[in-house]
Amino acid sequence: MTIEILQTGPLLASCEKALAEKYIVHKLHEQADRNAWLKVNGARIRAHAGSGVQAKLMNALPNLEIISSFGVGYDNIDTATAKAKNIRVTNTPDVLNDAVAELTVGLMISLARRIPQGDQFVRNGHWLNGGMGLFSELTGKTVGILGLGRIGKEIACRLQAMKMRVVYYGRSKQDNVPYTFYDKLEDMARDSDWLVVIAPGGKSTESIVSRAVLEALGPQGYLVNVARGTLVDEPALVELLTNKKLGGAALDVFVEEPKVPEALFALDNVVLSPHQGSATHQTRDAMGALLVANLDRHFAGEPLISPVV
Ligand code: NAP
Ligand code: 8YV
Repeated sequence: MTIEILQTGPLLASCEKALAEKYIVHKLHEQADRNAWLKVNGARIRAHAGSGVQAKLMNALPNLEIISSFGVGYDNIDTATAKAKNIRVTNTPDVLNDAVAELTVGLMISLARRIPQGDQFVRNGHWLNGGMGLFSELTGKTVGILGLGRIGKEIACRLQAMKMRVVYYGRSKQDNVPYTFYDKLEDMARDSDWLVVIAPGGKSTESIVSRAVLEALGPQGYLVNVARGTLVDEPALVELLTNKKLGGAALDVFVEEPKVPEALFALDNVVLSPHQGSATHQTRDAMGALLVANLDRHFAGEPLISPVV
């Protein structure tokens, strides 16, 4: 098959292998002069494999037909420009729901029971001098979920099974869910012990977890962000955590990944994770397979599996 496609960053090995078996794959990130390469070769590129495509790249690929991204979030793709240029965009939903939900629960238990600190406490020999102290449980507490979607629902059912009271906030109330709906995020934060953030990134959710929401969650409240860093007012988060006006935070995502505000490193009421939500062999293989399947569907003239544009 002589279809030429472009990567602009490395992908999972199994995904790259599958792509190379079917397509002529060019890796822009390995080119010394990327602009020069695009000028010479850009017109031959019909697809982009992977996330993070902005208008400038689309303009350099005049025959681009589809962007098959790796991940369910597509806030790092200029979908408006893609739509205007009739470029299809696909993502990788559902295959990662359980992995992200499991990490979320793990981060919550780690924060509530200070599991990372306990490990260091033992390793550093401090137990020889006495116990580590008492912390808190999830059972019986109220968790507010911002974004009761595919992943949010998997988080909700796990936390309900752990005897938490689940409530949620979104743009609209959902039928057939056994959880109380809040139409104001600040009210939900005020009534919750935990706030789990799992809504999409992008302009519509930028800093939706504002200073006011964080203050409503309060000094006994815990924030969990497994969505995108941009949903939270990060400077306010750091300040409130430092001043003990927010009880704690478990964070898998940050505004300027992989840079993380260093003030967080000194806080023992914070658990930090390097954007690991979908980072399991099983899930990442499934995401890669879905990326390839969407390309195959497109070039076979068949309906896409998971289109977003
Ligand atoms: P989804 O099924 O589309 O669910 C998104 C939820 O967010 C929906 O319930 C939606 O409810 C709500 N929502 C959307 N826009 C909103 C807004 N402006 N204000 C309030 N609520 C809003 O998406 P998903 O598959 O669960 O994935 C969610 C996000 O998780 C992804 O976009 C990605 O950013 C993130 N994620 C992170 C990781 C990680 O590694 N940490 C991995 C996978 C995904 P309404 O329509 O009722 O508002
Ligand atoms: C990333 C994610 O895609 O799916 C998403 O939206 O945030 C993650 O699964 C993954 O970290 C690959 O970079």
